[in-house]
Amino acid sequence: MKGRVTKSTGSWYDVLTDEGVTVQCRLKGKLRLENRRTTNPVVIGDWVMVEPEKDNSAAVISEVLKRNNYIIRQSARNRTAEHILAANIDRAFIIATVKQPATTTGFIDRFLLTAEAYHIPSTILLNKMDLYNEDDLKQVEFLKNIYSKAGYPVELISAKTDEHLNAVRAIMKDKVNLVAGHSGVGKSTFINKMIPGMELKVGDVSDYHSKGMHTTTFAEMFHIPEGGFIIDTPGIKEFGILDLAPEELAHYFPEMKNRMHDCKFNNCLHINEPKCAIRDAVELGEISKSRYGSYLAIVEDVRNTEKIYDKE
Ligand SMILES: Nc1nc2c(ncn2[C@@H]2O[C@H](COP(=O)(O)OP(=O)(O)OP(=O)(O)O)[C@@H](O)[C@H]2O)c(=O)[nH]1
Ligand SMILES: [Mg+2]
Ligand SMILES: [Zn+2]
Repeated sequence: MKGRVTKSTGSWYDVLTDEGVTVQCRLKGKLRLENRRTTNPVVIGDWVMVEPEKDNSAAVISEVLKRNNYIIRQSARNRTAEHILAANIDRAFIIATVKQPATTTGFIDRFLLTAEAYHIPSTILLNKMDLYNEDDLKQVEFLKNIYSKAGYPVELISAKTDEHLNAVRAIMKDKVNLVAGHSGVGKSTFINKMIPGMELKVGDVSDYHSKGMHTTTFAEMFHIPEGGFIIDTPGIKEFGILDLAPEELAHYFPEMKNRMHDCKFNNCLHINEPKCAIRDAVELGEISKSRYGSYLAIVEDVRNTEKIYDKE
């Protein structure tokens, strides 16, 4: 039987079969050993084959079908381990907030780069619009400009007051949508609004300050009644970049990718090389300083990670 993994607790998996039934499965022993580098061999969104165990006591996942794509991040604790957030995603939504908690451009840019590297289109949702004062709204405008200019759709929403949620509903229809972001930005609140009757646990306002409380602890995929799926994920603190070479990075900044063929040197890293089309575009304001700054920081990060691997 073929099905899609909708929930994983680490030892049990919910699989939604082609017949529309959810089956609780364990993992066949050999699958656990196959890919030791990732912390999780089977992930939300995986298409899998399910078979009954020999003694019929339970169902097991016997095979993971080839992934279309997946989104991966470095484990925060162990920099050489990787954690796959989910697989077979049509669109990633990064929820960002200006305060309670604040999301940095560095975090957004790392997320976007990872999604680009795995060919997953992204949308940025700036949430908690109901909360913002004049200064905060300036920051919202600042972010909206940066990311629109870079070529990303940006929606200003409030999961609390429903502001602009219909527009997002239309984008999500019939697709597999991943929702990610820091703890406390409102991922679960947002999904509760997108899917009628959904009652995901959300963080308590009273004892919740600027840092999230990590209310959601497992990723889970939910069916949208009008068609499609939404994947709720636990809050992410930082987003490490994995397995990318410095020369590759500019390919995953759409606004750089479009211009880099105009650099004088075809191995230009856009740092201090002469006649660099990227640096020219930054000077002219065509590429935002913020995005370029993230690019430089990520190049530096990737070089440092390479050094860690070299030492092993
Ligand atoms: N004012 C306001 N509060 C919001 C909005 N969206 C979410 N919140 C509040 O923000 C807090 C955190 O919301 P959650 O939905 O639990 O956030 P989360 O992103 O799922 O957090 P984790 O599960 O910890 O990753 C809750 O107290 C929500 O009520 C919004 O649009 N406006
Ligand atoms: Mg949550
Ligand atoms: Zn260049």
